[in-house]
Amino acid sequence: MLKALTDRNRHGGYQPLARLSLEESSDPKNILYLTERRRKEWRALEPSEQQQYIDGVLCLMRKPSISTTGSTRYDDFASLHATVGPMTHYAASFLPWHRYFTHTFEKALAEECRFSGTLVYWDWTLDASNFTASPIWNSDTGFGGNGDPNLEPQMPRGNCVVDGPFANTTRTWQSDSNGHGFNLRHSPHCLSRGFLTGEKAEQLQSRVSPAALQRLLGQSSYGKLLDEVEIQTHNVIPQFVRGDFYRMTAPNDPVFYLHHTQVDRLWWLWQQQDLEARINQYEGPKNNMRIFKNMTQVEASLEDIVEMGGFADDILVRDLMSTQSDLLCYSY
Ligand SMILES: [Cu+2]
Repeated sequence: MLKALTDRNRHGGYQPLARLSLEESSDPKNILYLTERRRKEWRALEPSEQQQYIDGVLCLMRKPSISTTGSTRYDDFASLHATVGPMTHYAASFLPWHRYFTHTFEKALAEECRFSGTLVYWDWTLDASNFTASPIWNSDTGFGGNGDPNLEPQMPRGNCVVDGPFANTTRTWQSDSNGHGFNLRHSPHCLSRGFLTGEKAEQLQSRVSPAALQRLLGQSSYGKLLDEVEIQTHNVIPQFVRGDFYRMTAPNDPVFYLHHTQVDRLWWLWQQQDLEARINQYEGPKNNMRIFKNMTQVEASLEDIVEMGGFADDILVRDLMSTQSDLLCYSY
């Protein structure tokens, strides 16, 4: 615990909290920030930690939305991703925006559901030989598996998930877009997946092989990394899982958060290789190149504002470059 406090101070963070001893602080929120926050791979968690994480997510699914009556707090994140998120895909802000988005989700878990752990990642490179066999889909120790093809689909290329902790849970929002435009519909439906199989699935798997990841981490600039991360690597998972995941309402699928924590980790790993230079390296198009394809591209800047649609304060890209800041304070 003392070590964690020292680390926080070195990062310049949490001065008011750092002065509190654990005895003085009865607020569990404060204790959270005083403990070491290292994000782990799903398989590295103890079964009890996995359960706590799942319980936290289920808790948000039971809480009412803070924006739309009749939907849940969990749903808020899918609508946020489909309304504000499209600006940040196929753009430089893809990485910092999702870093802040997942952080906002983690904060909701902690503050609204008393979750005391951290976000967790799914290192899909461990499953590059067979995505379908990943323990992430386990019905007892994971997030449930593929949709049931015998049921009437409630969305294209997706069937209701009928096993695991999120079986037959309802999602309020559905988007027809997968990053090339804005679209959001009120359309209550079951959590849906439709795993891709055959040769196409094998092609996707080859894009997250250890060799592919080596190439990704070997990129020499943020701009090149961005293309590798978002298009070559990140897109693999929605294209494989399909259903809810393959839409701008992808946070409907709880595995979205483990996927994006892994994407964030890849950026972090890339930064760690030359931290001094890369902690402020940021470049690329400011706006979504596929939505605004006829517009002259504006170059992104560290001073660009990162918006969270009122669910969290607007901040600057600059504030999201390091994970070891007052705001974020985590590592992998
Ligand atoms: Cu996204």
